[in-house]
Amino acid sequence: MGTVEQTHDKYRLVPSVAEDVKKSSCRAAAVCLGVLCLLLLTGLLTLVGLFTKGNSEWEMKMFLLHNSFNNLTQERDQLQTSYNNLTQERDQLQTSYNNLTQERDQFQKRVEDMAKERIDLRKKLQDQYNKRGWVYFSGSFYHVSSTKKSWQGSRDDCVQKGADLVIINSREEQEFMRRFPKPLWIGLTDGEREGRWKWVDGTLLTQSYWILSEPNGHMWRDEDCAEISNHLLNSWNDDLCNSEKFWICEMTLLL
Ligand SMILES: [Ca+2]
Ligand SMILES: [Ca+2]
Ligand SMILES: [Ca+2]
Repeated sequence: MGTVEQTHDKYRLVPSVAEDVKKSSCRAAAVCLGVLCLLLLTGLLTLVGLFTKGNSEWEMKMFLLHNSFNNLTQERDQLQTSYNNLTQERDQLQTSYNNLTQERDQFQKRVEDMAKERIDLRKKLQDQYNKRGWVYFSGSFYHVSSTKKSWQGSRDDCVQKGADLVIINSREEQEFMRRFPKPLWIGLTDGEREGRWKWVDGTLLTQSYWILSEPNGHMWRDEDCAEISNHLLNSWNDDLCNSEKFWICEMTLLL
């Protein structure tokens, strides 16, 4: 009996070890499987992480590129607007320039026409004054009297004609006086103050053409009025203002 039991136990013992072995194997396999799953999960998470990280960088790059594109588009539109405005301003300036050029040409033509009209008018005036005994020289008309008067009477006659006794402003004008062969009162006097010679327009004498030793009115006679007494360059003499002489009027015209 005991053997049988032992046998039974033995038999019972054999399945028990096998079961233990089987259980151990299953446990080991489970552990291995668990570890494997854990490794797979870790790998998967790592891959997901890498993918997510790469995706974020790509999205960031795309965002920056998109922004740059938008900025460039905006700048291009602004430049296009500026270009259009500048083109418009250039066209307006060109139009203004063309108008000004046209006005300048018209103005220039008008100036030329006026210059011709001025020459014609001067010729007509010269003809008219020549008929009345006036002579034209360098912007002025001159008239020599045919009668004699005192210096003041002579001046009054000139003023009545719209002129005055001649004022000699230049050497050329003095040279011009030499063509008149007789003594003539001119518009020069020191009646206000002895020795302070003034022209009839109030200007002081600067350039003079006195005869040598003239003026001598301060010596023994009160000679306060000037005449051209000969045809030489230095031809001036002072004389008594009441002396009656021929005279020469000058009328300055802006021609
Ligand atoms: Ca003059
Ligand atoms: Ca004097
Ligand atoms: Ca004198």
